Amino acid sequence: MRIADARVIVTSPGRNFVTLKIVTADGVTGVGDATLNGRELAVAAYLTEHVVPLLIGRDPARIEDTWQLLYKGAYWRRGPVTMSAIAAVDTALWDIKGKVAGLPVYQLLGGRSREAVTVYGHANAETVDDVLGEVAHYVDHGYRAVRVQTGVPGLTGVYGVSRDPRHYEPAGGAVPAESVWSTPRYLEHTPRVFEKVRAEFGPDLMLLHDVHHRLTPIEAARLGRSLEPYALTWMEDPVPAELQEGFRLIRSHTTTPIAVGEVFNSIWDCQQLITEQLIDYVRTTVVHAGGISHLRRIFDLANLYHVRSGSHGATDLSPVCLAAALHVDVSIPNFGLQEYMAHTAETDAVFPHTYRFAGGMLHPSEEPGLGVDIDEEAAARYPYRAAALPVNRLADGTLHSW
Ligand code: EZ4
Ligand code: CO
Repeated sequence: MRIADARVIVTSPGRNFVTLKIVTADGVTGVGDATLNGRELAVAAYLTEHVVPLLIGRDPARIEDTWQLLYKGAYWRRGPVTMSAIAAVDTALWDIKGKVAGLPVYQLLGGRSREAVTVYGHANAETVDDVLGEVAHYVDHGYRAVRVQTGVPGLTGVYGVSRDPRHYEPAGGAVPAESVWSTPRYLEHTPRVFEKVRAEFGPDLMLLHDVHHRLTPIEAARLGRSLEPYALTWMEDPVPAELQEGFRLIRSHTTTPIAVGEVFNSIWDCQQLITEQLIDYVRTTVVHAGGISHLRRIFDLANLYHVRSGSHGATDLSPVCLAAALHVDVSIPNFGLQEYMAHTAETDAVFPHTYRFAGGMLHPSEEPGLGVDIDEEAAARYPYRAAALPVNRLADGTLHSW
């Protein structure tokens, strides 16, 4: 069997998505997500100009060899653009392999290690009182784990708080929006939020919080300590993680578990964090970390060091990525949690799928392959619109991590 065609489809049903569709000579198709929020067209061009010409005529069964060709063969290694492009090819080839075998992809990965995939939802609101109502909404819908984000008094446009509470979308217009940040105000406010949430919902609900790369290690240590009474499941991205050894300092001060990795694109980005046991959950994803093949390598390494998976699953990861993530999540021994933010109805219509939510869990598709597709006619109705992620500044104008 040979690859006859590969198409890059850019569509914007409310937000931008880049999808690769590979077609074999006998008409089997496979899809892979290649969306990199705010930098979509860089990946689309990388695929169209540099990857698609290499795919035509290749044997789609050779997933590993194709991965190595695209990784080693580019000479230039790693990076979010390259690794998202490789991810899309890898994911589409697993989809094809599943369809050819007549099996859902999780069966090719060793079969089920659990019944379904426990997910966490995003409760967010400007005020603490309002966020209690949002947490209750998720609990009422069966969620066992909820991420909690609120506004911070005196700051506007704080990360994680949205106008439409059920569909958080940080990317805005073609030019980045700007928000103002204050670490002292955030550190003062956040423990008060979790004190109230824990008191209201009791000890069983798993609670999570995303710091979104805004602190230094010693500030993160203080936050982690101040949150210990409320027993969070994790604090996410407490500091920017280029300096992996910086996590030793956080670790030496607090028992609040740490989750990191949504912006990582290879095993090398988390090697030290994992092997020194500096984190508890690794948040790498199918789309940004080299596809199903590479993500499995990261999770296998993590398994040796008591680190569990906690994959990123915001709405910029398309239903194709989510479908693929569920096959990985349900099969690996060291699954932790899967982030889940339901896509809009428009997005779901462009990407028909057969995974489903029930009882706080996502159930992967039982169809051969990934169980997701792209409706190209529907996709064509939503042209690309430039949408940038925001930037963050301190009161004096200094650019801070967003
Ligand atoms: O800011 O996906 O945990 N989730 C997150 C997300 C990210 C966006 C960036 O594209 O941090 O909201
Ligand atoms: Co995050």
